[in-house]
Amino acid sequence: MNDLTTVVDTARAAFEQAQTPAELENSKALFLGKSGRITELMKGLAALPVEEKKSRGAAINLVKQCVEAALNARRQALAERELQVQLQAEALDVTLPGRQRGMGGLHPVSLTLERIEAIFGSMGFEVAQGPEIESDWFNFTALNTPEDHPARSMHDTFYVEGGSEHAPNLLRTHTSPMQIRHAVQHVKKHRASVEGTVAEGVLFSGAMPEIRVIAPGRTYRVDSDATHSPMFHQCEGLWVGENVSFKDLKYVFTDFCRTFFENPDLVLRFRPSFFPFTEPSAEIDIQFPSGPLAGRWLEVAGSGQVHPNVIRNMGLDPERYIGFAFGMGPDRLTMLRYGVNDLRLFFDGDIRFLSQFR
Ligand code: 2NL
Repeated sequence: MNDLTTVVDTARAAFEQAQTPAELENSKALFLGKSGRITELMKGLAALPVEEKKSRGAAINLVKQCVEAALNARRQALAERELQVQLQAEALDVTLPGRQRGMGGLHPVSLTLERIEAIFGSMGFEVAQGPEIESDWFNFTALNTPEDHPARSMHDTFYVEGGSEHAPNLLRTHTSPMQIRHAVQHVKKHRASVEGTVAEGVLFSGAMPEIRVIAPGRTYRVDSDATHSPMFHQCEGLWVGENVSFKDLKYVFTDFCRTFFENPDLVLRFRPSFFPFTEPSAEIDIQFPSGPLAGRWLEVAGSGQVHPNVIRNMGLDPERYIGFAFGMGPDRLTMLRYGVNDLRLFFDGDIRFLSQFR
């Protein structure tokens, strides 16, 4: 009997050894196969006397059952393990966020332009947009800029092929030309409605609705470092009427800055300056009463009373019409509002930087 118990133990040990179903089937053959241990034991029965045959036969059968039970147990264990391995390999973390289409968002400078448009819009200003390739007339001459002004040099302005007095030949250096275009159209449209035909070369001195417009957009200058980009944004503003004064400029621009920076205690300073297109002219500085920039005067815009020559180039009589204009840099306003210290970050297109402003 001893040899029979050993068979069961040996079989159990062999099955435990098997690490895969294939190995297990090989081990099975050693015990239950055609020339396996148990088959050999069965064959041995033939040589025994009848009485012994019976009891030994029953014992061998019991051994066979034990071995088969051990085999099935191991089969199940291995199958279970295989399933676990497979489940783990195909593991799915249902708590992960789903894959979504990116929402996208506006560029920080576009956010600033939208703010500027909304604030001036609430004060009755229209928004004028137009060509980035301009003529020398609209960009310089109409704005009272003398022929020998340094801004007109190849050194400061990008010129393109061709060009005549009224043909496009340069990348605009400010958006003021768009304001001239807008003003000329405004005057023409009004004159056509009241005069029928518009007399060429005669300045308009009748009554007319006011011109109130801002011109946001891209502008270009030959300049490139940490605070200057060859392409930069500008937003100009223009208010022309019969009674528009410097006081109105101060009120409008102060209101704009306080709304834009969400700070009703912001202080403004109008510092005398010079521009060919305005007289008198002023540089506008702002000062934050608190925060990281507190106490420093920060230049945010140029401004002034529109020069009579520029009023004339709009088709208006400067004896009747007067107004103010200003020009500011939305890139710089964006830097001040968000505390960004390098202008180039806005134009590098790095999504890690840009996505912070959505
Ligand atoms: C600056 C200077 C300024 C203007 C822009 C302007 C436009 C018209 C007529 C007269 Cl149509 N003036 N624009 C006036 C004064 C200053 O900008 O430093 N900008 C960043």
